Amino acid sequence: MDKIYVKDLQVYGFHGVNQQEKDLGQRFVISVELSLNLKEAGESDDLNRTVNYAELCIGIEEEFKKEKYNLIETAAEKLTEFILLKYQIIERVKLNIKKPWAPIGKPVEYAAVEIDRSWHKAYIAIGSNVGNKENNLLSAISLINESNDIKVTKVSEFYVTKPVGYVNQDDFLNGAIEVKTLLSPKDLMEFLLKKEKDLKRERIIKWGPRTIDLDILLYDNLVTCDEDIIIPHPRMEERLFVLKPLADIAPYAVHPLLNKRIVDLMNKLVKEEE
Ligand code: PH2
Ligand code: MG
Ligand code: MG
Repeated sequence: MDKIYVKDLQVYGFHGVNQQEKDLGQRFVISVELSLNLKEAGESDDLNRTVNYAELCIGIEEEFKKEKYNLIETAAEKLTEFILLKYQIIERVKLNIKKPWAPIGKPVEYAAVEIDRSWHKAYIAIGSNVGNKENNLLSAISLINESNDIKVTKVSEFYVTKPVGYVNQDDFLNGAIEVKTLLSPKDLMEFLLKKEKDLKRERIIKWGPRTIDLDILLYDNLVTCDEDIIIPHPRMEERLFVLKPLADIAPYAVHPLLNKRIVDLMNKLVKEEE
């Protein structure tokens, strides 16, 4: 991927654990490495198709001075988020904050943090079999889209499906969405759990099966070993109610463990079920 660099931008700021640092401030030194496609800008010679680094520096300085944080870690998180949200063309930001005048009481050149943040592409299964199912799916999608850190980029058709597993319940309405997100898999899962709760709270049916179910299917090409967040979703390849909507929006996406395309997994399953 192409890069834009800004190296050692000096910014006066007020971040630090010590009160004195918040009161008096000190000079910080910020470097960024932006990953983005520069070909269009290079071919058109058009500033609007790239990131104006002069404007970026002004934005970084403004954002950096807005608040007083204890940690340069926090200042770094806020800055990478600011940059990725402001410039949609940027896919990834590596950002380094040095504190050459940190009150350490020892002769060091500087203390610094460096973080690396980027947009990720994830696919999420959505399902409902209680209440107004279509409304539930649509509400979930708009709730998800309200957050800055996650944008819904594709929505599948919705399909009426027979319950799999516990068959003694109402038919489901199932779909799938593609999102672009800054959240880690764990944060994305927690975010989705919270949205499930928000939706259930509005339509309380104590004994009801599920107003809304939101499951992460794929996250980039990631394969996790973590038992709390299993990605790709286990058994997704056995479920037509997952593969059919997913094939609407990502037919050629590759399941990173099975090394097969979604459309091929779906066709295989359809044949087996015939
Ligand atoms: N979800 C389940 C169990 N069974 N069956 C259908 N048809 N659709 C679902 O979304 C579904 C299911 C557990 O999440
Ligand atoms: Mg589920
Ligand atoms: Mg679930």
